[in-house]
Amino acid sequence: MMKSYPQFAVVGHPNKGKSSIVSTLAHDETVQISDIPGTTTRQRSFPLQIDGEVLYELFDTPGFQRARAMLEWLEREEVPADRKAERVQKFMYEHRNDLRFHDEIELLEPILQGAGIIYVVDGSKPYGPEYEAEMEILRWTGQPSMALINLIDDTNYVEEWRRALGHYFRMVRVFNPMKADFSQHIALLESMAQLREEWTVSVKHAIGIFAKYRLQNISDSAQLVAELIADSLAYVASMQISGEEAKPEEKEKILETYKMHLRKLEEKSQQKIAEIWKHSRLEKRSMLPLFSDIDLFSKESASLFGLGKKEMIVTGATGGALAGSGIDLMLGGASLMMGSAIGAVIGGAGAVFGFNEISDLKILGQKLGSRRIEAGPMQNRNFPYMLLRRALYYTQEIANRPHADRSKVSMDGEELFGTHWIDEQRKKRLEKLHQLFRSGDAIKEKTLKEYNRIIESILLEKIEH
Ligand SMILES: Nc1nc2c(ncn2[C@@H]2O[C@H](COP(=O)(O)OP(=O)(O)OP(=O)(O)O)[C@@H](O)[C@H]2O)c(=O)[nH]1
Ligand SMILES: [Mg+2]
Repeated sequence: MMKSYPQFAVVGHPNKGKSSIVSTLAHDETVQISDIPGTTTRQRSFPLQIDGEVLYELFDTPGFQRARAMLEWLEREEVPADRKAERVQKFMYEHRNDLRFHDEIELLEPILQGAGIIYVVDGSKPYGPEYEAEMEILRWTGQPSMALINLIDDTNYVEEWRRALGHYFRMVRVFNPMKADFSQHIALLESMAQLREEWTVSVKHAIGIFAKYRLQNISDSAQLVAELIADSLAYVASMQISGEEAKPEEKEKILETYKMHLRKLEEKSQQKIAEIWKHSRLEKRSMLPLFSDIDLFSKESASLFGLGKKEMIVTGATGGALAGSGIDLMLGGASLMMGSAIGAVIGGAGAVFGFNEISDLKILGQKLGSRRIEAGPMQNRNFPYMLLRRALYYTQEIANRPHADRSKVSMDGEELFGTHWIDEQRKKRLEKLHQLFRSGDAIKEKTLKEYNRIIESILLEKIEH
């Protein structure tokens, strides 16, 4: 029975990337993919659903196993073209309990029920006549079809594949499910729309919905990023202390609490962003920790800061500048980054990067003797930019990642994000808002919204839509 939305069965030889293509086109990270041939053993439907509406449906299928034997059976009788599909039906009926043809029956079923055919080959392996029986069988079904050349490895036999496939398919496209970006996805959908006349309208509709959905995702991600920055800047850790002064272990402990919380905020934000883009099962991210005992004089630490020399906000703030009321001590020491050391890395003579103002420890006295110690809000002026750049980079990586790509998100490419990721004008606006976030006052909805808008405008430049 024909559904109101288009259906496509992705078929081919075992281990050619069929499931990968289904995963990427259906935006579904649950599709089973592996390098063991024969991973997919049953046909399974993966509808692409957005806001409750099915836009199209893909069928993942097992690969052909005994195409030649099946074709031999089909050809045993003279059949006119208009009866060929019927003959395929008959084969399936007669072999429904024959395990030798289990995979052929599984993969042909959705096709005989009206799904268009997407035949997948690996263009990094040479063409061979063993594929001809498969393509011949597909022709027997009489269903509209196209071929996709997937390049699994670096070798390239695309031209010979094109020549061969051209005999069997009207449309032949190259598509890499591990690398496909948004526009390649859309281009493929446009080809798929041509398979059947009545699908043109629904696939065009799907493309429209898709574009809107992407904008919505960008906007939702921007909001999460804005909240992350605001919450991180405003955070204050607080702890009761036993005596008049904070003991070294108490200082150590509150700093640990403080750092841990900021790390958690970033991690949660990344998880939520992954969920927005339907990538929630991705392996734990291999991120650079924000606060750790890194070697300040290594190249990595410079990229950790994520700021070019010119972009760094150089503050001259030293202990004196902050020795105001309530501030009992400045932070420093081995676990944090010392201003002078950073200055040395950056090479600006006398420039104090300001990591010694990473957070102030305040001792709050109370009349009845119980005293508290507080760390935060974050005073370091470069910190929010570092955090922001990482969050933007992460969002861009997730948004552009095809669902067949299950590898870890690595922050290693972060430096590729460039040093010019933010212009002066935006930076000025952000700077004002950062000041408000760290002021200790409750964060106002309006402030957050303004921040959100700036983030969204940056993401719209970074993410194809
Ligand atoms: N590098 C790279 N690897 C790919 C690509 N497409 C598929 N692979 C890999 O090839 C292997 C097979 O991919 P699947 O999508 O499981 O292939 P399949 O055709 O569904 O395999 P069966 O279900 O066993 O028939 C997996 O290890 C994939 O990660 C690609 O475009 N590039
Ligand atoms: Mg598979």
